[in-house]
Amino acid sequence: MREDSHRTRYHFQPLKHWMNDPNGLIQWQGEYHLFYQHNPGGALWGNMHWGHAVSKDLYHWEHLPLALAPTPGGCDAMGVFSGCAVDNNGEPVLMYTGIAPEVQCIANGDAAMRSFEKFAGNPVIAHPPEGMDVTGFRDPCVWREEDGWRCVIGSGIAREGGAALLYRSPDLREWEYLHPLLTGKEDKSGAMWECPSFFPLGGKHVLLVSALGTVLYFVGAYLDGRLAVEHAGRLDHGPAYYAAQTFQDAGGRRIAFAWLRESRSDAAQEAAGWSGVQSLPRVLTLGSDGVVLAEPARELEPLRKNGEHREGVLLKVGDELALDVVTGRQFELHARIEARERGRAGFVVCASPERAERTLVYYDCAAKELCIDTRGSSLSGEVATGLYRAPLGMCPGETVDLRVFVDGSVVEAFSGGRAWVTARTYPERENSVGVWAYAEEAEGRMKTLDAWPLTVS
Ligand code: DQQ
Repeated sequence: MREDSHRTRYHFQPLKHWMNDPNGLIQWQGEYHLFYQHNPGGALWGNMHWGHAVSKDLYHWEHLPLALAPTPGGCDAMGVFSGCAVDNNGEPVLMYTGIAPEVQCIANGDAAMRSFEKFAGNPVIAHPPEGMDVTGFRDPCVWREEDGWRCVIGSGIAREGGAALLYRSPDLREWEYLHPLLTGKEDKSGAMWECPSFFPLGGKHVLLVSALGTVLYFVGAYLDGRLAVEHAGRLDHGPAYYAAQTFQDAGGRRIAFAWLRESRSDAAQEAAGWSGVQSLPRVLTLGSDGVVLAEPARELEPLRKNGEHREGVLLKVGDELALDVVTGRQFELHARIEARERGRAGFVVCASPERAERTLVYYDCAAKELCIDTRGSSLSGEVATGLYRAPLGMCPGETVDLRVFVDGSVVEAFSGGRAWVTARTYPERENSVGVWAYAEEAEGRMKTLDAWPLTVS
């Protein structure tokens, strides 16, 4: 059988079938645990279970048996939706949403975190706050404070906007509703906030929510159970990145994974037999201007093999500097580009020899944007494509640090930790593996240029 070149090797995927949100992220006894929304019966969304995998380095994953399945006749009979994992004095506890209706449930894990038993008293939160007309009520995010547990649940107040509802508990079983941690306006941040993740970062607190098809963040001061927002933004400007969840590892890093959605039809996903990828693990920090910054976890670096390094590369309009060291669809590129008044400079990736298929990743000097253009990426009629742009605002003379990761059908690009764009690309032709540096409209200067094949052994 021909290998499926759209599958990934250093981004996590189950062996087959559907995957969406990362769930229950935690480091436990030295292992990273990644649970995920999973349909074990097919390549489309439905029949939600929690899949489970572990890793020692965030890139090599061992697949484990399903962690949670719907219980017939139980309050999660229609599906085990998203949630989190916490350490309850040495015992792992998962908290998740059962449907329908949406209620919150817990399950206890064994000491090694390999098997899970649902609490007989589920649901632990049986309904939304009394009198509140909500647009949804799911995806608990739990943390511990000095006087007990706190939880925010993703929600929305009808006709007003998204809401993260704050609860308190002494024991993870009895929960008391307090008030919203934060609410939004429907026209600005959507009617319903899915998958909240709330955590301290750089002396402030950050709330991530998924809404309007993307991951929004709010940064501010956490006082008396409310977030006073000082800065807001988007974690990623591409079409793929959604349902981000974070955890803190033993080294104190705040690490985010997110679901990378497909950009092809249901029929194409069914034909492939799989759908959904996890993003690179991104380590979050807070910039001095309140922007949430993200860098790939450094554990990725040992995957680089026999790279190519150049300095002082001058690209005339129309030049194509082939990066032959990269031969397959797993690689990393890094260019330090001099920003000019005009012109575009960057990379063509996943290109067929006659250019019938190609994906562009570049810095647009005039628009001051980091861009991924998938409009010419595939001859398949089953693929949605677009031009995706992240504002970067670098001025002429400044250096744009452009980093690109390609893994099968995934393209993740970012600059300076602050502008991320993630998209999917599905070239039809097996020889759509060309990679080169290029410039358009005006000559481009790359102070340095690196390319590495990435190999997961
Ligand atoms: N996916 C889950 C929900 C969540 C949504 C269901 C976000 O819990 O709100 O698969 O992608």
